Amino acid sequence: MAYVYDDQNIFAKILRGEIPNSPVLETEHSLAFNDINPQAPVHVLVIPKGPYVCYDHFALEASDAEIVDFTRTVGRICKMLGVQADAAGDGCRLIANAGAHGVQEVPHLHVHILGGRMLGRMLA
Ligand code: D5M
Repeated sequence: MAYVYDDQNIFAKILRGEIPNSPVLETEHSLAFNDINPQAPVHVLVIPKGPYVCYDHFALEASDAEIVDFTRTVGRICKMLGVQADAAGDGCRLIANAGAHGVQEVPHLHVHILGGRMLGRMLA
């Protein structure tokens, strides 16, 4: 069954400039902004500009250019904010909730970048 994108979701409104955000980085195909309800000292959301509901939708239907841009944007932000997992950073957690079982609140793909403190062990 095809994915159905609701263009009234809050991130679509952010992309259209209808509600404000706290931007971190914008590229041709992606936007990153601070989460309104941060769960860690670093809590950034990265979204593609295209109308993708969730990660699998994006991974299966986005263009290579969009996928490369989005993936690199996540990596660039990790480095920019010092939460990359190399010798100079302390690491972070990337989360992409999807659909009902994934308890996704906003139906526009977003990757959470969480870091800046030791996070709890969590898989489910
Ligand atoms: O997480 C959805 C996330 O989106 C949640 O952490 C709050 C965040 N959120 C909701 N509205 C806004 C605005 N307006 N700006 C920034 N962040 C926002 P999910 O993975 O869907 O459960």
